[in-house]
Amino acid sequence: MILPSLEEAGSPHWRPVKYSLFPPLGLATLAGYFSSEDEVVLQDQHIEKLDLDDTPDLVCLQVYVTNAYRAYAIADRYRARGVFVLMGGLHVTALPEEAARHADTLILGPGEEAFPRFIEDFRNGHPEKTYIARWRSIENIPPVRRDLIKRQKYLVPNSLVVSRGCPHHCDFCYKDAFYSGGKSFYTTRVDAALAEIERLPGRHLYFLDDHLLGNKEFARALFDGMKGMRRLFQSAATVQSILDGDLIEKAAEAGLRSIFVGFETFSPENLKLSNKSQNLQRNYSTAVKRLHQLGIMVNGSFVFGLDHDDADVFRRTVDWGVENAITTSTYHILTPYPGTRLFARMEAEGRILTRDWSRYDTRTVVYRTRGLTAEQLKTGYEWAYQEFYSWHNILKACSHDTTLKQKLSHLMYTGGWKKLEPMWKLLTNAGLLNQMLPLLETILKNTK
Ligand code: B12
Ligand code: SF4
Repeated sequence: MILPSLEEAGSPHWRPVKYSLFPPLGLATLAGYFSSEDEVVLQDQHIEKLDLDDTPDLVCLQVYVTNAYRAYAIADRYRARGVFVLMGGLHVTALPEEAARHADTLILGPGEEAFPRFIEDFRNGHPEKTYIARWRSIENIPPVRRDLIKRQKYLVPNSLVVSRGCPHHCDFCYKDAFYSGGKSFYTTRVDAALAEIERLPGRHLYFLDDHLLGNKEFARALFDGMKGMRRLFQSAATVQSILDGDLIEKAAEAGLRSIFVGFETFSPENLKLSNKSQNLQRNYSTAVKRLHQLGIMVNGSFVFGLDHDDADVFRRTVDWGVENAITTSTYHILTPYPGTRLFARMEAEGRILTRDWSRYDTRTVVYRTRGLTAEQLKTGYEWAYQEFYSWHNILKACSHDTTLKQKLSHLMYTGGWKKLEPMWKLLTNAGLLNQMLPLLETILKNTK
């Protein structure tokens, strides 16, 4: 089972710490369906040099948009030697005809039902060309094969997902394309989620769910169950779910210390255009204040290049982040992933400039812009990163935190993430990234 790297190793954009954060959870999940007699090897190109000279019975490749060409090249190499190649993942689901040229079998959509069906057919010698999930559920699935994960090489080996998808339908998101034709948001059982958490060593957890608070009832029971487990965790949720009710308090009591929030844009026109109505008329600053009061650090995600953006959007977004003591900001150039409604609209308008998927990395302008020129968008995006992560602005943002502990945690988290590249490089080269986890835990413990 192979996860080809999302970025070319050695490219100027290769950041050792970013690409060695999380193990390949999707593949480790599917590995649970092999039998105990099967010999399974999980290779992750982000943390190791791939061994492609073996001749296994089966190669399973996970394909995202930016690793598609690397995945295809690996597949071609194996198939030239007669090795059977199965492909799955988001990009395969979006563009099955393209992927089919490089694979013996494709699985479209989530793998939990289709993958075991394929395995059975494969064993019996008559695998089909394409499998599409007949039903979707992550209840009663086998445990993630964490024994296949090289924990020492990741900063955050304890990543987990207790749901799939999200209840919303933003036009630029991968979600509706991947889950088309069936339910697009579902969770595991609370007792199964708690059992998985129990199995994970140490204190730190990172929920990679798109929206951990998306099902209120589930989230409430999960957080109740986690109380007293002494966990420290990070996850993602929407502005709306942070402002509504008391779920976020429950999350904080259960150990939530840092959250990824898709603010995306301040413009109501842009939100409407993107079908992101759940962010409309929400006071972003109030949401951030609430999080800070609970000792939860904020990773704000913002998109540049929506049709109603103007040249001042970069300055406004950076200033807001600094004024509101946002811990880390993730900026993206709007990217119409194939399969999304955004891609379909842009294509109908003749605005798609390239189909070189390796450039769909959210830092390249791949479509004809409106409101801003492509040059303005690219330079504004780069400027925003440099400006937000300048020492001057990091210190200014920390100065807006309330307590000394918060200021220090903020400084260490942001500085550690963006200013210690040589140290991360040394640690990843030595395969010792996980040694820094206690420091991350210390920072997360001190956010109140
Ligand atoms: C963790 C993560 C990362 C990690 C690394 C990924 C890793 N080690 O797996 C890091 C931080 C490096 C990362 C970086 C980026 N990421 Co990212 N990331 C994620 C995230 C949050 C979780 C992935 C995950 O583990 N999911 C949980 C598992 C269980 O799901 P899964 O992997 O999809 O696997 C299931 C199915 O896909 C299927 N399946 C998967 N593989 C296979 C293989 C076979 C053979 C079969 C049969 C089935 C199958 O079955 C699995 C079980 O259901 C996703 C969001 C998401 N919800 O998936 C975004 C996501 C994958 N990232 C995305 C993007 C765009 C990026 C970046 C380009 C963005 C950026 N600006 O930083 C960069 C990459 C930079 C570059 N140059 O390319 C997009 C991908 C869009 C696309 N169409 O491919 C996503 C979907 C986010 C989004 N909402 O847009 N990312
Ligand atoms: S809220 Fe986030 S995960 Fe959900 S559809 Fe919108 S962008 Fe996708």
